[in-house]
Amino acid sequence: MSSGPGQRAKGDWFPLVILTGAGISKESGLDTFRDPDGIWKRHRLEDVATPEGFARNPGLVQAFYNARRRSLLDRAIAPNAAHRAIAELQAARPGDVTLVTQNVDDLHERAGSGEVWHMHGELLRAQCQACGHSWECREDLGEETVCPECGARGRARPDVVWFGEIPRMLDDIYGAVERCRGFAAIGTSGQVYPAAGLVVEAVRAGAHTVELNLEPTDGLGLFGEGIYGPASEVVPSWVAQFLEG
Ligand code: BJW
Repeated sequence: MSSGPGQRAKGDWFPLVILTGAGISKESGLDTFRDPDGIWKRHRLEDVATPEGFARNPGLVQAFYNARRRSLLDRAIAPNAAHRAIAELQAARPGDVTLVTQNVDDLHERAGSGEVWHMHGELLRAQCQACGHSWECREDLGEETVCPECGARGRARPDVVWFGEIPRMLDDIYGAVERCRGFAAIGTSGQVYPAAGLVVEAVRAGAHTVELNLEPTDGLGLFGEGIYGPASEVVPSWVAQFLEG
């Protein structure tokens, strides 16, 4: 289903900024946060996704992220057609498509996207609270984890952005949005700031904007256009218009 003023000539969308959220990875087998079967229905975000929650009960938070890291590394988890379509678009328009994701999974990279800006960090990285060093990590984190840089024991945390922490690459992201002519939000509920406010900046920059989601979000009115359905279906057909001819 599509709503809104219809499509502009395909060149008018570039440079394009694509912002993705948990919905793009749902059909790959990863849970979203706020859907009826979402992560926040089973865990209190105050307990597992804030620095205060980590300070209160690091074991609980490590167990939450260790389980999600193991799920992500499960052989059944793989990128879907939406991740692949975005990678194809990036390859077809080198330098013209900035991919910003709120997701901490690595499915965009596995689909072939060369450059992915992870504004909420990465599940497969750890960060040392003693020295700040960040490293690739596919193992469980806990009291025995040793920082490869400074040797501190039991000071590692998931290298993700919790509520109250500052998202990554914000200067680059705002710069790209200021320069863009097209902005697409894919599979995100638009509930979490500052990511949810990027569409406003894109509109201010004069960009054409579109929301691609399973269903209209509360932020629908901010977008020029809405395309609704499963990401694995609507994203490839939306991308196809730019690849044709
Ligand atoms: C499908 C589908 C299918 C399903 N196909 N679609 C105003 C301004 C600035 C900040 C704030 C503000 N008001 C409040 C704040 C603070 C706070 C915030 O936003 N709170 C809100 C709850 C109100 N924000 C912060 O604290 C942020 N930091 C910050 O603001 O720092 C201050 C600062 C900012 C700027 C400059 C200087 C200072 C940090 C936010 C960190 C968020 N962290 C998490 C956890 C990361 C680690 C982890 O994964 O565990 O990030 S929370 C969680 O939500 C995760 C996600 O990235 C994020 C967004 O969720 P997302 O991706 O939208 O998922 P869902 O589940 O909400 O939606 C999925 C959508 O997909 C749904 O619409 C479905 O319908 C759809 N869908 N199946 C297509 N098959």
